[in-house]
Amino acid sequence: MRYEPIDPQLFIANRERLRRLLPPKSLAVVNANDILPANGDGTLAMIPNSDLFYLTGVEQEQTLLLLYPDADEEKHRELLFLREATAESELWEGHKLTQEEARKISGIRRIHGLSEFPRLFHRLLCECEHVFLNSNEHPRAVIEVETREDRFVAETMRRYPLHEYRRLAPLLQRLRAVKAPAELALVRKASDLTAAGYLRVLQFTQPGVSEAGVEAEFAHEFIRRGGRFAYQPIIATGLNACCLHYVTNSSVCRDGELLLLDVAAAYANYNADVTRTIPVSGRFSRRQKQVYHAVLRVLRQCIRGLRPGKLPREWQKEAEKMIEKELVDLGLLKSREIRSQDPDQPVFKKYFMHGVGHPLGLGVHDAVNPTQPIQAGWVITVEPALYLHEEGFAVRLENDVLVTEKGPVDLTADIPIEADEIEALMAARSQAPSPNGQTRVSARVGRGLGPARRWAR
Ligand SMILES: [Mn+2]
Repeated sequence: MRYEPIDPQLFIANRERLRRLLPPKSLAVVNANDILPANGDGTLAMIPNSDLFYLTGVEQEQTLLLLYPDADEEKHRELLFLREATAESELWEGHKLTQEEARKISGIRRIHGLSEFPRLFHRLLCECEHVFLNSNEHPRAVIEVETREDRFVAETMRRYPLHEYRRLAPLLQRLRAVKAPAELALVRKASDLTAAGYLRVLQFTQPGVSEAGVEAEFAHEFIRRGGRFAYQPIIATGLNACCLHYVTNSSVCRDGELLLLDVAAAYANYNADVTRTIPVSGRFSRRQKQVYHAVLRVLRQCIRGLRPGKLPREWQKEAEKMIEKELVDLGLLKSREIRSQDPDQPVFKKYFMHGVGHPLGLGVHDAVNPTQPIQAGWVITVEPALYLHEEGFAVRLENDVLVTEKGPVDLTADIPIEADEIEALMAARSQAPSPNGQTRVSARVGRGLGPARRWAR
C-alpha cells in the first residue's frame, strides 16, 4: 500500500453498522474483485472491491469476508479468508498478506486460508436463516462480464437452492453514503493531492502544451504523494470540452482556448472528483469570463442548496432553473422559448444535459437509491456546466461537498476557482520556482524551447 495505514476502528465500526441492519440469523458474504485479463498474458491493475474495502480495509485478490453475527460459536461471527501464499506466488507476484497483517488491517480476529472456506461456509449455511449476497446495483452500471461476486452468487444458489437469498447491496449503499469522520479525512486527503496537481498545472499550462502533457503533470503530483487518478482524466481543450467523456487527451492547447480539466486523485481508495476550466493563455476573454461567472454562480447556489431532507431530483430541478436564467442573461435563450418549450425536452438541455452532482466516496459515483432524500454525512459533487458548441468551448466547475445539519462544507475549497485567482496564479508562471525546487526559465524563453523544455530540470 502506498498510503498511510488506516485505523481498523473504521472497518470494525462499519461491520457493526451492517450488523445492525441484518435480520436475526443472517449470514452475509462479500468477495474481492477479479484481476481482469487484458491481451495475451497481460492483466489490468486490480481495483479493490469497494464493499470489501469498506468492511475490512483489505484489497488483496480472492479475499472473502463472511459475517454471521448470530453464529452459535463466537469464533464464527466474523471470518476473513485469504489466498494462501506459495513460494511460486511470492517469487512472481511478491508478498501476500499474512494472517497477522490482515488482522491488523481489518480488526477481524479469525483469519483463515481460502481452502477452509467451503467447509465453514457449508456449516454456517446449515445454521443460518437468511443469506445476504452482494451484487452491483449501481443504477447506471453497464456490466458485460460476470464478476467474481456474480460467479460466487450463481454457484452458491446452485448448490443450496432451498435457502432464502437476500440482497446485500441496498444495505451497503445506505451505509456507505453516510461518511464517518475517518472517511472524510481520506476524501480531504484526496482533495489535497488534487489541489497539488491543479497548482502544478496552473504553472505549466500555456499555448503549445499538449493535453497529454497536462495529464502527466497531474500524474506526477498524484503518484508521488501516494495517490492515483480517481478516474480517467478528462483534459479537453477548446471544442473537445463539449464531449462529456473526452478522455483521448491528445490535442495541443492553443492560445485563446479554454482548457477543461475534470481530474482528481484517489487516496486510500477514497476519491475526489473535481473540475476546473482555465484559459490556455492565462487570461480569459470577456465572453469566456462571462460564461465562467455564470457557471460559478450556479455552483455556489447549488452548494448552498444542499440540505438534508431535500430529494436529489428537487435539487437537480433548482440547478436547471438557475442554468435557464443564466442562459437568458447570456443571450443564449429567450424567455419566450422557455415558456413555449416541450416540458419533456426543455431548451436548456442543449447547453446543460447532465446531472448537477452525485454522491462520492469509495465510488467516484457512489450508488444511492435516487428516491432517497439527501442526508447529513453524504458527500456530493456539485458540477454545473455550460457547453457552447457554437462558440467552441465549455465551462464546467465541480467541487465536493459534505452535507451537514449546520450547512454544506466544501471539501475542495482549497483548489483555486475564482477567475481572478486563476489568472493571477497563471501570470506568476515565469517567476515561480519549479516543483523540484529549481528556478524555471521565463515563460518567454520557455516558449522558444518548446513546451517540453519549459522547466529547467
Ligand atoms: Mn463528477
